[in-house]
Parts: sequence; C-alpha cells; structure tokens
Amino acid sequence: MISTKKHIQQLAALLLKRGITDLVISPGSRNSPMINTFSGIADFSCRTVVDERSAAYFALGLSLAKQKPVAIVCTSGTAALNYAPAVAEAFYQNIPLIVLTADRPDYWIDQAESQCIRQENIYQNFTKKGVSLPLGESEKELWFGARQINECLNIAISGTPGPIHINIPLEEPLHLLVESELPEVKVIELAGSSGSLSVNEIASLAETVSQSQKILILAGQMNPTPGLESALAGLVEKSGAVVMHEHLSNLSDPQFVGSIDALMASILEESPLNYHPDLLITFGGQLVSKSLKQFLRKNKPSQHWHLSPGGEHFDTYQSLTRVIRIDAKTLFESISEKVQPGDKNYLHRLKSKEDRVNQLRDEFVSNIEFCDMKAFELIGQCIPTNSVVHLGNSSPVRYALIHKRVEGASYYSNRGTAGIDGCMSTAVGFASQSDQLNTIILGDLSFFYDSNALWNKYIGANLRIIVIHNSGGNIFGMIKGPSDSPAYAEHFLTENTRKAEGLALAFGLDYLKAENENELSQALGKFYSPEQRQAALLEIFTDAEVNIRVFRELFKQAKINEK
Ligand SMILES: Cc1ncc(C[n+]2csc(CCOP(=O)(O)OP(=O)(O)O)c2C)c(N)n1
Ligand SMILES: [Mg+2]
Repeated sequence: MISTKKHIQQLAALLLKRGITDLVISPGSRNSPMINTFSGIADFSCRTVVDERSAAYFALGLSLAKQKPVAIVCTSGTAALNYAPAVAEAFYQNIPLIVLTADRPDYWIDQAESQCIRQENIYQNFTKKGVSLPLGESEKELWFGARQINECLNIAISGTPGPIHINIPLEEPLHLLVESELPEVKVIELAGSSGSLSVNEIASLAETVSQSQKILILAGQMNPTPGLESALAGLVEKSGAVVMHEHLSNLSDPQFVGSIDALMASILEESPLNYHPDLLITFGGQLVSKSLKQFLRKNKPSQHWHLSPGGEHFDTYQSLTRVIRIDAKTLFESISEKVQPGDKNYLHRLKSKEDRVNQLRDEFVSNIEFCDMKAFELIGQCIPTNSVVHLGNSSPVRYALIHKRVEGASYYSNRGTAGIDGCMSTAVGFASQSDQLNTIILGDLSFFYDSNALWNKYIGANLRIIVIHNSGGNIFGMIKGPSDSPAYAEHFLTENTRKAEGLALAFGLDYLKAENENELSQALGKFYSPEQRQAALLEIFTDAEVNIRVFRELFKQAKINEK
C-alpha cells in the first residue's frame, strides 16, 4: 500500500530510478504520506530514529559508509530545524544528503496553526538547492514537482556533491492509502561534466541522433560564436536535422530555418503532427516566438536534450529528458563524426514550408500601406551590413524577426527579462565599446522610459536611434486579451503624444523624422550616409490602428494559406 498523494508517489518513483533507496525516517503525522509510501515499497530500506538532529547525523554516517546519497524524512515544524546541524556538516563535507521535510500548506503558515513554521529555504546557506513542491495535483503541478525533484537529485550528485532540500506541503487527509504501482515518471538524465563528454557518452548520443527521423535543433539567444555555425552545418549535412534560429541567435546559414513565428503559426493551423520532432536539442537563451512554444508544448518530442555547461534544467517545452553539460559547438563537433547519414525528408519539408511563408510575407509586405511592419522592412534594407542591431522589447523585436536578418549584422536585445526599461541604455553601453555602427530600434514608450540612456558622455558618432512612434504600447493591441478589455485604451495602449525631438536636441543628437514611406526612405538615406558624422535619432510616426490591423492580417493569412 502507498499514499494517495501524487507528489509523494512521484518522489518515491524518482528516488528509486536514481537508486536512492536508503532512508532515515523520524516519526510524525504530516510526513505520514512519505512514511506510508516508503515503508510500503520493499525496494526502500527504511530506518527509524526519533530525534531528528541525531537522525540526520545518522544518515550522514550511513551515506559516508555506503558512498551513496541517503534521504532523511521528517514532519513539519521544529523537527525540520533540528536537521540543520547535520545539513551544515554535509554541506562542508560534500555529502549528498537528500532532505525531505513535510510541511503545512502555505495558507496555514503564521496563522496560529500548530507545528507550522516558515520552512521554505530554511537551510538556504547550507544546501546546493532547496525547493518547495506544489500543493495541488493538476497535470501542470505534477510536471513542475517532478522537474524540481529531478533537478535537486541531479544537483546533489553532480559536480561537488552536497545536500539538497525538498520541502513538501501536504494537506489533509494525510492517511489515505491505495494498493497501486508507482506512477511512470520521467527521469531527467545528466551527461557531461567540466565542459566535456566521455567517449561512451558521445557514442551513445550519436547513436540516438542516428536513430531519430525528425531532429529539431533550436538555437536560443546567444552572442556570435565562432565555429558554431559550421559545427551545426556539418551535423545538418549528415543527419538532415533542422536548425531553427531567430535573429538573436546570431546564426545565418541559409540551410537553417529562420522565420519561426509565422512558420509556426501556419503549422499550428495545419497538421502539426507532420512536423512534430522525435528529438529536440536546445541551447542558448530564450526564444521570442510564442507560437513555437505553443507548438512544442502541444506536440512533445519523445526526447529533449538541453545543452548547458552550467547544467541548468530548462524545461521550457515540458519534455526535458537530458541535460548535457557542454557547449553547443563542442557537442555538435564531437557527435557529427559518429552520426550515421540520415534522410533529409523532415528538413526539406520544413524548408519548403518556410519558403512558402517567406514568399507570402514578401508579397504581403510589398502591398501594405505605411505602418510599423512596412517601416521595419525599409529599415532592414538600409542598415549597413556588418553593423550591430539592438532590438527594443515589445513590438520592435517581433517585427524585426518577421523580416529577413540584415546580412552580416549581429543582433542583441534584453530578452533575459524582456523589460522596456533599459533597452536604449544597454545599446548605448554596447556602442561605447564598439567600433561598428550600432542601431537601436525601439518603441515610443520604451524610448521615453529610458531617455536617461542619453544622459552620459559616452554617446559616440556610431550610434543611431530609431524610435517607432506609434502613439503608445501597440503590442497590447496585437496580442489577444488586453485589446478586448474595457481598460484597453486608457490602461494598456496608454496613448502617448509626446515627441522625441526635444529630448534628441537636448542631448545633442541630430534629429530626423518620417511620416510616410517616401519620407522614411529619404531619412534613412541621410541617417546612414557617410556624411552623418554624429549620433542621430530618427523618429517614425505610424498609426496604431493600421499597425494592429496589418500585423494581425499577416498571421491570419499565414494560417489560411496553409489550411
Ligand atoms: C519595465 C517594464 N515595464 C512594463 C513592461 C510591460 N510592457 C511591455 S510592452 C509595453 C509597451 C511598450 O510600448 P512601446 O515601447 O511604445 O512599444 P510598441 O509596442 O508600441 O511598439 C509595456 C508597458 C515591461 N516589459 N517592462
Ligand atoms: Mg509604441
């Protein structure tokens, strides 16, 4: 018999899969779902020690003798605090103690409820990681809990081993039991260490790649990385893998797929199963495309490897099966030689679909009236090659990704947290250390928010600022939700009538403006001419209603076209 509590069932299953079978239990009521489950499964070897302080030290000794992680289990309240001395000792002796504390639901903390203390992160200074599992048992909460447990168990034994803490809030009834097997759980494996893979690991990864029919490699945001592009191209050539990237990934090989957002929108509408990958490999930072996330969360690959020298467990697509602690270039170079030649069917299908979507975009953009989307096309044609492009958050980054990359340009954007508060300051800082031309394209609200970016003495002649003045936060009209709200105009769009001219002049920048296609072409010519010998700001005025209509229409057409 085991407890009916699903998080505890998952915990037991994951401990078993990791071979962690030694437990030291201290009696209590809140931890009864753990006691019942662990003692109800013959594979666990459960000891009992009443005093938690001594129990934790006992486990430490057991772990030292067996050279294996040992788990300790206690109830809520001061029981958990009594583990602290042994947890500190384990931390400084590098012993992988797995600390499992039962807790009350958070809504009872500090509410004059018995055996209730603030348990979250109580051993913060002496554990490699501490988590609190969710209380609810929805599909999302169970996925979240399993990911937290996987990550903690991996961290306890990887690199320098050490204690981890899993705090587990549990709600009454606590004592219900079922006669059942443990659930199927997904183990997130860890491969590689200190930036390299063993020969066996390389062989086994290459074998999985060789056996996969549809391989999707997703490149997130990253700085230009010499050698990465050719390592990827080598693997594509051999295996037929599809590499998808956004401008911020700073890749440009034409064999790769670079128009993700519109492409995914059209695939979502069609028959996603045709495009659903068997093996997903991700690396780098975040991707902007929302439809990509939607597509992959709905059509989960059977394996997802995330490459991360730091060992981060990014499970963005809810399908993570392996974290490989190595950088992308080294991995692709190491496995390419060993991979068997694969067919290119998946690659050809996605490439030809991308060609169709790009063609549709080109025709669409050539026929639209003056608006943000049109302005981005014209800007893209004029930015000099080999320069640096900084994209403001909100709609500028989305428009830029719809259009082709500027050849040879490097792209940057504050996508770590997607704030609109420091886009221009970041670009100014970058430009101050760069001998290339730096263009920042940002929205009007973002510009005014961060106008103090210009309040320093490091503004050089290599800086070009393009403000897309669409009278407020247009993004809120482009996405579903805010635009249907009665508060849309007043509190989302936030109409803005201030202009950038006064600020540009106050900070000593040349000022140009454009209100239509003609004016924009002329202004861009001047803006990027060799005669422009000091920093300049170009303000482009567009109409919010037109922008929003055109943006939605492009995605609508991409979908209809593929039905
Ligand atoms: C610091 C910060 N505050 C608020 C937000 C929420 N936010 C996202 S986009 C946006 C509007 C930006 O408007 P604008 O810069 O004019 O760009 P547009 O969408 O109009 O092109 C806001 C307020 C944010 N991302 N960062
Ligand atoms: Mg705006």
